[in-house]
Amino acid sequence: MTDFFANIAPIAFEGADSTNPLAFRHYNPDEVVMGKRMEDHLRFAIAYWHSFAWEGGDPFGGQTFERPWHPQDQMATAKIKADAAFEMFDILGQPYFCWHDADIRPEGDSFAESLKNFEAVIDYFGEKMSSRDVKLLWGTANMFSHRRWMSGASTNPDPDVFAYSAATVKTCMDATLKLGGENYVLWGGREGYETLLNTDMGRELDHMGRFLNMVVDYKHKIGFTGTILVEPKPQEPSKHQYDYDAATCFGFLQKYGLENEVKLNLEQGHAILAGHSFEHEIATATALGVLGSIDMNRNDYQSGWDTDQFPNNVPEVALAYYHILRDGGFSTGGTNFDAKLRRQSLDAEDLIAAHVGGMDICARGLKAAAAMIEDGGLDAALSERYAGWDTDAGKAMLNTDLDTLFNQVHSGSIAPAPKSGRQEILENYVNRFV
Ligand code: XUL
Ligand code: CO
Repeated sequence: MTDFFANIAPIAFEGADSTNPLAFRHYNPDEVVMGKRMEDHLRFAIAYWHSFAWEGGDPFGGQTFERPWHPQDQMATAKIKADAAFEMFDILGQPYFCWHDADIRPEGDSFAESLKNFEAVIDYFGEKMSSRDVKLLWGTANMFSHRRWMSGASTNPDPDVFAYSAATVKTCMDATLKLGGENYVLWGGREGYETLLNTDMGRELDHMGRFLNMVVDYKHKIGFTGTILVEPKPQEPSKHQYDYDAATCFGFLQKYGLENEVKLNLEQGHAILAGHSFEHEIATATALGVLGSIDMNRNDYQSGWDTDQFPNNVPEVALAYYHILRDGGFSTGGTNFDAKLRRQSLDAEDLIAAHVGGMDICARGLKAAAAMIEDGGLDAALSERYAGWDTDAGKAMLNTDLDTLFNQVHSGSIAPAPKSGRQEILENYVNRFV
């Protein structure tokens, strides 16, 4: 037991009228939405890196947080950190958490020593998980912070770093399997370039494709039944990242024969950095059949960098869940709060309140999305807009050729009549629900 969260009781659902800052007003795990418990729809996870490993630094200043588990370079403090993390999970009652290897264990002097530390913490997690309901949504390897990864992991010009990456991912997949994790994530923060002057892009892409195939082969070899997920992001820390956005990732997966093996973990802030909306990324992934999981957060629209703030915009979140629900909802995926406090938010209470607010916003978004689906107004508008394609004449157009269509248009038997796209009417419709 730590006393980091002392005096903070488990968070209860008190309903929309509650003024208690540490109560859920909308997230009611047992409430049934579209035939399923809210908890089972949203599948919330807490990100170990932001909540426990990050120390409050930014590009202009260092640590602002002083936690009982600092400094984080010892096994003893790794255990205190784990104790505090599971105490927070008990307070929030979310069903999942996520980690990178480097978040949870101190780096050793060698690969073998780092692995020994990592395995000890994984066993410690296993003990804690055995007496609780909390599960692992996904594990991942941090292959971007240590200087060895500065020129990339699987895309590094040095083959020894490719090998080191393979060894690292193997250990993280083993640990994910051991803890019963439901997904394994690869986010390639340094899989990209700083300048094309020193980069052989074609070779690096081939190496990344080969690496991902090795990951999928290993998944099958060890009997991991979870989903392998790639997380798109256009840049930061690299000037350009190869996994730029959902569409780019799908093209990559297809080129390397992985489109039926790997799905995507989409993050709100990464969508914004790519010049998209979150629902654009989700709709792209659902259209291509590769939606896996989401990292929920928000970016500051003015700063232009990845601020990883907690979500607080119901209309945005509602449209995201609208596309997720229309795709049938999550299977192995979930809603991971890849979100961190502002560096001035020093207190344990800030960490709890941030997650309470994020969970409530998502619950509101989910309820609004479900109400729109149950009302059916957007689907009806879509059916009406595309109705021409359901007619025999419309269907025939996809099974003919340019000459035939030319003749029909030229003879005047086909003459398009423009119709309203009704955008404002649809926006007003959405506003009734959010
Ligand atoms: C970085 C980011 C990562 C991944 C996991 O922007 O989102 O935390 O989610 O490596
Ligand atoms: Co993320």
